[in-house]
Amino acid sequence: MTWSDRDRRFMRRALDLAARGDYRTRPNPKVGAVVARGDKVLAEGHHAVSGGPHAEAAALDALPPGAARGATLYVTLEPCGPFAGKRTPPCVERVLASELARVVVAQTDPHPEVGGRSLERLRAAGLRVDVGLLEDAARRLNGPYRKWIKVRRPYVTAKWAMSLDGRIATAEGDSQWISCGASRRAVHRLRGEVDAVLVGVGTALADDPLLTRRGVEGGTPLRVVLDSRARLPLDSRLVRTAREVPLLVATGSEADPERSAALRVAGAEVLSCGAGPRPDPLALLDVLAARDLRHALLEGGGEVAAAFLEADAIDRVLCFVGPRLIGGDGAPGPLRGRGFPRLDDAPRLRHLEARPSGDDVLLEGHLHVY
Ligand code: AOF
Ligand code: ZN
Repeated sequence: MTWSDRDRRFMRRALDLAARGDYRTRPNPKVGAVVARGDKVLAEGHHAVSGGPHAEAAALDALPPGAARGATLYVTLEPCGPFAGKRTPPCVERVLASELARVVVAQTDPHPEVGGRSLERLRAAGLRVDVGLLEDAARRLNGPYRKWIKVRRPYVTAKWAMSLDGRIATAEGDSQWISCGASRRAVHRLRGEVDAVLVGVGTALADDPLLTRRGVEGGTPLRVVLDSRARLPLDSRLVRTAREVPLLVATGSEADPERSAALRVAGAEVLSCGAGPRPDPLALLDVLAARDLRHALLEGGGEVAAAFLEADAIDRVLCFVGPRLIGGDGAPGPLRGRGFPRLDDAPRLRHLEARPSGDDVLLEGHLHVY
């Protein structure tokens, strides 16, 4: 399939509309739609709230009856069909009733009850259907949705803030703040969109973080500390707030039972994850999956990030680069562990993108696209 510049432009626009979806779309996909005739946009829409109108419906709702006859619909996800448990009317019927002539779709819906069936139905009704325009970008936008359907494990975003020379703290341990206020607000928005926030006990000891979402709207993610030996102090802010905001301490097999018991009495949940002395990333992700948690945010430190990377359990990296030079052999980087001895084995990110974030630059790259 060769796409025209016009096709590309309208699908790019539909993707930008889809990206307007925020935490309220969870756990549904982010979807955008454009209705166009020739060069002219007739209507636009995106999915804003889970259980609310789908993108296609939002766009078509904006038009008077009959206005879309013979026009083209650009949509970032295959329109849905009827299936059990659906909360909104099937978009495929809506598309047919609108008498559109052509539908351009970025990606088929991996949902087992959709999976290409809507496209067949539209073709059978005589519409021209073209699939695959900007497909990779559309898939990347819905990593958590697609991974959940395909793998049944939470999607993992690893996030860190570092100086321009790749340090996440000074040699003395000073790290507040490397990224600017706008970037830190973006992290709170991200916390409001994910289902769990994960840190290592080293970070919990060094920063005494709360790991809650603050100052922006959103959900309340489960707070998880990877803590092999259950060392998290009872007077840490995490434990002191454990009765208000859920806290899971993921330990290894050799955690001191008395310390675990004390954490439980304080209101935390303590679980040994995997058979080894350290909590196993994949075992922990399975624990989260069993609770229907579909997107986990790794917030540091370097040991935890390295453990997840070595387990090939990081899907996406968000790296805030602050305009500072720290230096020093003792100043840590975002990844510790053993590292990869050979460059050929070191994971390569796909689709590395940079955009401004206040005074910082935000780098986003993908290790897996589902
Ligand atoms: C959305 N927004 O724009 C599109 C979706 O529970 P329902 O009725 O909202 O249906 C959710 C399913 O609809 C979802 O899993 C996906 O297969 C399909 N498409 N969903 O939330 C949209 N186009
Ligand atoms: Zn729909």
